[in-house]
Amino acid sequence: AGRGSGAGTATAVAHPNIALVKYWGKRDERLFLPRTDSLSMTLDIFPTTTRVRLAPGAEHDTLTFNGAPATGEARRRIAAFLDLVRERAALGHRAVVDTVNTVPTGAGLASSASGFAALAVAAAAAYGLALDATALSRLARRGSGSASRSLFGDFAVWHAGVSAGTAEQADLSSYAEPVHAAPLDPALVIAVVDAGPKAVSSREAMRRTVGTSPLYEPWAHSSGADLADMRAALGRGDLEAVGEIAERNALGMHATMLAARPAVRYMSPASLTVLDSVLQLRREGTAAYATMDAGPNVKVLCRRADAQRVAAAVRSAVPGRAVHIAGPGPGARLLSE
Ligand code: 2P0
Repeated sequence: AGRGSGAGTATAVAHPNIALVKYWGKRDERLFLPRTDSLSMTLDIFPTTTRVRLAPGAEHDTLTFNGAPATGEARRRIAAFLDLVRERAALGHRAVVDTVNTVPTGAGLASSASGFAALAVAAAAAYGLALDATALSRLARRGSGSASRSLFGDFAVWHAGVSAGTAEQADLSSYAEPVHAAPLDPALVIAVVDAGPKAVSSREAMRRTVGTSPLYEPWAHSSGADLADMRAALGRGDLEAVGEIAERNALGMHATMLAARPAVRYMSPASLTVLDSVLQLRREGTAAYATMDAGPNVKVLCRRADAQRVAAAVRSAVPGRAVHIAGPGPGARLLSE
């Protein structure tokens, strides 16, 4: 099936992204509209490949994940996303969706960004929707907010969109697009400190933080300044500044959660040990900066030339944990059948 041909089968691949200015908090849960703009780097490791095949006459969607039937919340979210695509395409056929995710099982790394980016691209093509990159980013957003950014390679900014006006105007204005960066040669060293499932989902943690944390509004406000500073730092290829802004934005986000009632704490003792090793690397003159998401894993931004050394320092700080090195990766794309 070709792009938008409506021939009924399409396969797409997408990579995860790590936010350097975080998305934390929704203003509309149904439409996945965020409170703030965010900015991320798409990775070149751990792709998700998703094949969507229309099944005319079938009564249900058939969904598999790494060869096993999708169940529970994952199943519900994928089926709801397909309903959205069916509504847009005015085509009610159920689908067979096969997803292969290369994130090592139990790595504790989120896969909803690559998963819904790949699903948006494949489903749009299979259902015959001819959507441009902006429209695909908006569509992916409805599966998972961070998926809007995985449509694009390298660095992407996701606009929160307009708050005044109708829901439709808000929906139309909230999408991601590429961000220009001067040559930076960055790497992200990913320390998998704890492979267990997360204690609190990001959806619930965001809701609780926005609803109860006295630190949320100050962080959301300062995050706007972080975004402007981040764009400028990327524009001049200043890796130290990019890292400093990313680290302060992420630690601030975790502070908002610690002040929520009840508190949401994703950092574990091993996370703090890695954060200490990052400080030690900086004391020794290596540009290394930490960021963390809705879990205990720590991602360390550094120069590509320093990545092996940074990875070694992290490994010796938390022996026995998996450590991965990622560079900037490609945007989501359709594979030819
Ligand atoms: C981010 N995170 O910007 C932030 C930082 C985690 C911490 O996006 O509810 O799976 O599906 O929109 O995108 C993880 O949350 O949440 C996330 P939903 P999502 O990457």
